Amino acid sequence: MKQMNKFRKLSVVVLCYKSEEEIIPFVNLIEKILLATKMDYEIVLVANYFINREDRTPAIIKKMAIKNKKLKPVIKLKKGMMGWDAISGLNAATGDAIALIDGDGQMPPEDLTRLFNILFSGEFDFVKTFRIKRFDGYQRILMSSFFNRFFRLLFPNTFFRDINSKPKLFTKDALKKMDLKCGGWFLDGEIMLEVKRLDLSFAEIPTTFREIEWRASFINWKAVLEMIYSLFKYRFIYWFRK
Ligand SMILES: Nc1nc2c(ncn2[C@@H]2O[C@H](COP(=O)(O)OP(=O)(O)OP(=O)(O)O)[C@@H](O)[C@H]2O)c(=O)[nH]1
Ligand SMILES: [Mg+2]
Repeated sequence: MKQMNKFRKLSVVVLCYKSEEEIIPFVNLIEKILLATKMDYEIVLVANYFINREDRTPAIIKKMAIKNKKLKPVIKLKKGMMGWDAISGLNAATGDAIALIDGDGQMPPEDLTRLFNILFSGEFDFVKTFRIKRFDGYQRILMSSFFNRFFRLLFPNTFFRDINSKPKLFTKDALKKMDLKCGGWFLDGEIMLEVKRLDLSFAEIPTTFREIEWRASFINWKAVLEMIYSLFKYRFIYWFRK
């Protein structure tokens, strides 16, 4: 059954940091998925950069965007990590439904179709995946399980399965209501806390998470410590955030 939905334009925000040439086939695949919806769309490519750090991504994205008007580049001097890039991309997105996905190829872009279909039902403000199979190693699985348990311990009335999984998909209105500020690695946590604070209706669908074959993992214990520190900080903040 073809449904009429209130969404006219779709945005996909891709975090391209350090993806370099790998980003080209990834973006092509996302565009194919968006074309199949027969709806208007844009792909926001976030290629923010640190000064003095070798990264061909901004130049590659610039070139891609000249050839294809559906691509919207966001290329700024970085003032933060993943969260900062994500917020800068989400702010640039103009769609009625806005998806956020990593550009390192770990997340199957096919999930976007499934997420869009659920959002189009009109029942939810926010939809995300949760990972039932992960191929990025036991260490990461362990860290992730630790983080999620800890999150639930500090925020016992949250029922999310897998905080950090993406793609995450928002309605424009839901995203507008959210007060996202985290420029670090806790942004996914902050998004989920906003879903709870604003009492948004949400759904989670299962997915698999791939191993990165073309580069070593960026995540180290420093990032993990930052996330644990942020958990406590945000516990404190959310006692007062109304
Ligand atoms: N490491 C890192 N990633 C960033 C930064 N800004 C944006 N990103 C993007 O954030 C996304 C998630 O970061 P990842 O390092 O892949 O995090 P992860 O998938 O949990 O861990 P690994 O893939 O194992 O490194 C990637 O698509 C990056 O391109 C940044 O400053 N540092
Ligand atoms: Mg990754």
